[in-house]
Parts: sequence; C-alpha cells; structure tokens
Amino acid sequence: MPTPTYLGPSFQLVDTISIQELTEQGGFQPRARPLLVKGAVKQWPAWGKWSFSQIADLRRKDGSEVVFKFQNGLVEQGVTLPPVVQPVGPYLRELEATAAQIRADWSQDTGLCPDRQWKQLKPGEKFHLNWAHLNSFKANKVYLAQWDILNEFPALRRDFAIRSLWKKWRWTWEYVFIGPANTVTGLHYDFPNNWFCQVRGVKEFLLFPPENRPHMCQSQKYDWGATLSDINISRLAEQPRESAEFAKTNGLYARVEPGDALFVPKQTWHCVVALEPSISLAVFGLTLPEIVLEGGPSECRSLLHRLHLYRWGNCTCHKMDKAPGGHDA
Ligand SMILES: O=C(O)CCC(=O)C(=O)O
Repeated sequence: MPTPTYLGPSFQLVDTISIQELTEQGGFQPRARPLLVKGAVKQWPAWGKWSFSQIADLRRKDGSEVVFKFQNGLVEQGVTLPPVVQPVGPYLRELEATAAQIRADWSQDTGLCPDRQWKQLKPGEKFHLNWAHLNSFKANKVYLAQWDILNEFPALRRDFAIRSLWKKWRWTWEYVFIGPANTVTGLHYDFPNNWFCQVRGVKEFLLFPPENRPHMCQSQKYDWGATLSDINISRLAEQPRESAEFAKTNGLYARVEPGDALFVPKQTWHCVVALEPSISLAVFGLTLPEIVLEGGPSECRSLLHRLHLYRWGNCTCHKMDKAPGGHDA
C-alpha cells in the first residue's frame, strides 16, 4: 500500500462544459487539452437504449450467444495473463444485478477523489488523490474491454451521434469497455484522439498531458495503439523509483458520470478506475494526414511485432510468462 504520506502527482479538475454551453459556442473546436462535456451522451439514442440487460440480449445472426475474450487483470503493466473466453450474457446480467446495490451503498468517502472532496473543489485548485483507495479492493474480476461491438452489430452505430461532436471527416473505430466497479485500466497513452463516452456508471479518469512524459517511466511493453508506462498505480508502494517520478507529474482529474463525453487528446497519458459497474464507448479517430503520419508507423510496428522482430515476448497481445524488467503482474 502506498505509505499514508505519499501524495503523488498534484491534480486540477479537467476543463468542463455542458453540452448546451458547447452548442451555444458553436460546437467543439479541435484542442490539445482534455475536455469533459457534461450531458453529451444524454442527447443520443444510446442513453435510453444501452443497458447491461439490453446488451446481454444481443445475439449473433445465427441466434447464438456472443462469446468474448475477456481481459484478465491489468494488461498495461506486468505480465499479460491469457484472456478468459466466456459468453457475455451471464456476465452482463450479473453487472445489472450488482449495479443497483452498489449505488444504494454509495459512500461520500469512496474513490481516489471521494464525493465529499470533489464537490468542494474549484476550477484551477490543486489537490492530491487518496491512493489508499486502490488498496481498499482487489480488482480480481475479468473485464469486457476493447470489444468492437459496433462492427459486430452495425445497427448500434446509430445510437452514438459522434459526428455531432467531431464535425470533420475522420476514420473512426470504437471499443466498448464494460466491467464491474473497481476495474482499473493502467497508465498509457493512445496515438489517436478519443471521445470517451460514458453510458452507465461513474469512472475516475486521471489524465497527464504530454509534457509530463519525462516522468511517466515509458515502458518497453508493446501495444498496437498505446504507449505504456511502467508505473502501476495499484502497486505504487512496491515501486519506489516509479512512485517518485510519478509524484513529479501534474495531472487532470475527470469524474466521468453517466451521459458525459470526455475528449482525450492524442498522447495524453491516462488511467481509469471505475467506481460503479460501467458501460463506456471509446471512439478513436484519425484525420487523413493522421492516418498517413501516425497510423502508418503504427501499422509498421504491428507488422514487425507479428514477425517477432519488434518487442516480441513483451506485449499486451500475446501470452507472457514473466514481465521483462522483473516484476510480475
Ligand atoms: O475505461 C477504461 O477502462 C479504459 C478507457 C481507455 O483507456 C481509453 O478509452 O483509452
């Protein structure tokens, strides 16, 4: 557990605007800083249609159950464990059953930035997080992470009017993240911009703009779309060097509530902790120049990786027995 005196990075609230204010201002303008848009998803059909039980009811064209390779523990740091292959239906029904109970038991004191503290914060005010929160639970459930649900069920694409936020043409791809309370996504950044849309549940999203890079302990572990960090936010006490570097960073805190959309600019380091069972959709997008300049190199690295010529044996996509660099997951 991080020592009680470990303060870690200093944080400020992420820039926040309501969808009504954003519309009055003429809509979203490209920017390099994260932006939390309150209520954006509430205007879209997904708000009424996407629930754990509705997704559990999805069937393939032949009427069979959807089976998925669930992420087994943290993949961004340490050893990547083999996925757990299982049907999504029973998993989602269990989340539906626990969601109401977790909401009923909601405590003002739970979280990295508990409600009690968060409600008092002013824009621009500096604060620290309660890292002990990550020791108050064991994240031991599998995660329905990075499911390209809209490719599998194209009719669902109409439920997200992402074009109303991103006006100019982009090549987009989408991943859904569905999981219980306390799922942790480790520190990393993605090469494209991302509109992260929260449909159900609350997530704490920690963001670190690119200038923090010297202190992010960039990892050698390979991932197709992401650059990973060696800093494991769930194991800070076991990582004195990484914790000390991490404490030098300046972060932004976003509490992403159901109905919100968070703009995560490319190369913004981030990690995510769920306070409740959640359904989120990450929409990644590349403009034409970005496809050539950023997508191209990423595809080359991917090819070299698959040919075992680039970071083979140290990646999020294949089974590993031991984490290079020493520590296990
Ligand atoms: O919601 C999560 O657990 C992870 C989301 C994320 O890392 C992303 O959208 O880039």
